Amino acid sequence: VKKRILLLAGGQSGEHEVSLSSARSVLGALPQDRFSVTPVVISKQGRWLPASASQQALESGAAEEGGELMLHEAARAEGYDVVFPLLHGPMGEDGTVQGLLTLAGIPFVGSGVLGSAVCMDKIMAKAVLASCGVPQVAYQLATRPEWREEPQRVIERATALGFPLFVKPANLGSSVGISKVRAAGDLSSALDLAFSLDRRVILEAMTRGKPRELEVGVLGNDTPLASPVGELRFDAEFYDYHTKYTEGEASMHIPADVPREVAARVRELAITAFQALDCAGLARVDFFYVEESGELYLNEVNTMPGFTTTSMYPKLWEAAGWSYADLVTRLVELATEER
Ligand code: ADP
Ligand code: MG
Ligand code: MG
Ligand code: K
Repeated sequence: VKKRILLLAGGQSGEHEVSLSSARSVLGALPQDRFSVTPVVISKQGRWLPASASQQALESGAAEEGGELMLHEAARAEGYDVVFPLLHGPMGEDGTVQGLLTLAGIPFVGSGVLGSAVCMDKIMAKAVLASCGVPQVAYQLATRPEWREEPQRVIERATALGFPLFVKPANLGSSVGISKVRAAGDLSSALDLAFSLDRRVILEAMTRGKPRELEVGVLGNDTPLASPVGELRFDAEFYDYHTKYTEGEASMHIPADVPREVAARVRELAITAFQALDCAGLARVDFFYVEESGELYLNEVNTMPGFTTTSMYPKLWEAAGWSYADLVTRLVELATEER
């Protein structure tokens, strides 16, 4: 019998369109003799669209509005064997949808509530990883009430990290709201921007010099595997939104041209992080590598990485011999595996 899969895509975050192109890739790749896939698109306003409107949104590439708070027939264990929440960012990758599916009793692809929520919050994730000795850049937390009431304290804490430093909303992705701050005079506007997007903001020391950016895929549940290591190269000062989503601005190199010990350490740290953060199914773990000094830092764990046929995560597994269809099939299996 065919496995019935509900593919959730779109969503409220800045990565709505990216999610829809990932969904188109999954729909195109899943073997039709083994799976019947129903796409449900979540609009930018967070409403679930019925079948025809979902199909339309997949074709047009975005859904601004329409739909219902949630489609009851979609979130019912009787209707589907597995849900694939192919959603990025807040209200999708952060444990909210995972909580709904857990309540509904439907197995789903990827991390559960805890892993999703902790990986979405850069400060929580750093705290957990620090407790198991994973190397990371120096960082500080600042909250919106603190920025309102005692801005000077926030400025002092940031300044102590040295310049340049990074200011980031704690719970976003795609580099949205992130600033590289070169001097004290630019700090205030960077903090205003980050706090306009999140109550929690992370202040991060920059690596010494522009780092090389290495990424590795993790696949599995309790005994996960690590993929070969990939590298992203680009000319921009950092991997900002424009560089991420403009064709030709960045290139992928798999395997990364790094010493064998570095690649081994990246893969080992990725598995450590995946387990410490209670991830499941899949994650893409991103690192900074400073070649001159040999420093290696874990940057972040993404529990629902970009998933088009040309995205880093599927490409990393392709280098390990997994076709895109094999990979999706494996993820669906992992969703129903007992843990
Ligand atoms: P997102 O979740 O939005 O991808 P990241 O934390 O990965 O946010 O930051 C986006 C990019 O900003 C990174 O890929 C890197 O290019 C740059 N960056 C972020 N933090 C640092 C840092 N501490 N040192 C150097 N570069 C950084
Ligand atoms: Mg991220
Ligand atoms: Mg990132
Ligand atoms: K993340």
